[in-house]
Amino acid sequence: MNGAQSLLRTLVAAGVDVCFGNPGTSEMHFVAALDAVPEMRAVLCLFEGIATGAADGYARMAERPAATLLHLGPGLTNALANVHNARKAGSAMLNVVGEHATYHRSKNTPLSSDIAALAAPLSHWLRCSETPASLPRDAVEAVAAARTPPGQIATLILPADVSWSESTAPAAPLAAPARPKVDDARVEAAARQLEQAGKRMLLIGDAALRGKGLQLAERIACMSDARLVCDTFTGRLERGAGRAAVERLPYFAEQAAQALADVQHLVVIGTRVPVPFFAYPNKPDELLAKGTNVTVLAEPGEDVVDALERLLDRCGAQQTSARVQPYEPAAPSARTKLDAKAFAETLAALLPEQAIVVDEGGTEGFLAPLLTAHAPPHDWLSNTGGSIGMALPVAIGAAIACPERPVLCLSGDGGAMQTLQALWTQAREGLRVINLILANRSYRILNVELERVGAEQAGGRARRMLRIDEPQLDFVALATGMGMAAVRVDSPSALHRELSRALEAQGPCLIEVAIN
Ligand SMILES: Cc1ncc(C[n+]2csc(CCOP(=O)(O)OP(=O)(O)O)c2C)c(N)n1
Repeated sequence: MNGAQSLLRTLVAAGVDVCFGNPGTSEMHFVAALDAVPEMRAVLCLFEGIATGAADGYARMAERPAATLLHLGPGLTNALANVHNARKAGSAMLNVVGEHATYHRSKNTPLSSDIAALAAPLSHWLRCSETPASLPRDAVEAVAAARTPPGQIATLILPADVSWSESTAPAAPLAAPARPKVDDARVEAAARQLEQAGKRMLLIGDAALRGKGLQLAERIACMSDARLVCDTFTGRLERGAGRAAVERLPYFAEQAAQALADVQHLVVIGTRVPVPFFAYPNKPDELLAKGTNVTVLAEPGEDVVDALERLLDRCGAQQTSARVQPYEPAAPSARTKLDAKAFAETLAALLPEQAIVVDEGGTEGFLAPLLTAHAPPHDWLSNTGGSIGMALPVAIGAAIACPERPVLCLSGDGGAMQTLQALWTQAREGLRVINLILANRSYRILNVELERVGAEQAGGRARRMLRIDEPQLDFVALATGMGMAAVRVDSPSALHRELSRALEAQGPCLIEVAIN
């Protein structure tokens, strides 16, 4: 068995059985080994940022890592923006980066680079496997590192000769590290905070956004009369009918500060103290009001559910049941203009149970979370790292992790163009993804930001950098050119009709939502 075969068998045994990649010469033995190890599902992506975005979406839904296969330094650097987003989401990911043979590395070839230096800033765990004998052990350590809660980025550099040489048997999986429990002092401090008079808020993230964690958080919020709030952008939030109502912090700093203005007691659970997304000239750079008392119950990656259980016990709230959102069917949009409101209303009317919504809808999608709060239960995956071009790739991974669930991928036209080749992989793999491209022909948010940063002198040359209307992007042609069924709609009724149709069909498709 060569190194590549042993690596693949080791990964499969450790529960990593999907690999998103874009290989090159140095990865040929890894590719060849796929036939010997059919348990590994290999998914070809036509740009490395799609591979890492897909691995992010997979991890968010499957709650275990996928592998990526990247071609030396350039493949890795192409991949990094979506590694950044995944890191901010707390997603597990194992990046296998091919490298020249050990004896060839020093030869300063066209493709040689310092891969470790390129990978280090975004990797929680990083190692070059130097011998075929060490490869299986390195691989299980990489998987365990990736599975460290809430999820980490592990990078395994794989020299070509380590891949092709005779190796040892696959290594047995290692247990993933457990979430550390928070100490009693933090539970006590949070309980005391919630006993104080004044406005209270629970700010939740990580495992408090789902399942038991969310129920516990809601019960504590209910019993202590606290608002239950999450960050603007979360990796995965369970929401809709039957789930707790969670307020979302607004994106713009002024609005977020306003939402937090009267909070006297803030308990932070599985996330961090909120800060503005950007700084602006002559504007405050804080979100919390001066007098807000803050207690951190659990950091991301700590045992959030256990901490919530203990807090609930300490508060004596065991009898309190969680309040959940009622199901409220939404009527089709009555608007004639296809704008952000009509889009959100249509989505709310049609969102099916168990849908996975990937949200990089930008300015035209901003009402969608608000208006779908009472839709059937669904999961919401946001862009956690602010690097656009995550939605179409993340949808690939989410659909592969949950093939029985429909994925609705909301993307601005600007964001979609960053990683558009993801459509090809969606089509090739026959994934159940509906891509809703919110085509406003503009980098609209940046027009807003241009005003907000106070760049008053901006003129036509500046505005031209924020328009994407000439030449007009034809998403129907672009999608069909990649083998995907596509249609353009320019009215709410047409959107309603085409989205209904798309939900009936099982295959992937694209709807260009021509915003007017
Ligand atoms: C990788 C990366 N490059 C550039 C940006 C800056 N940026 C933020 S939003 C945006 C445009 C988004 O346009 P679109 O997706 O069409 O949404 P809209 O603002 O029009 O609603 C850009 C270029 C970014 N966030 N990430």
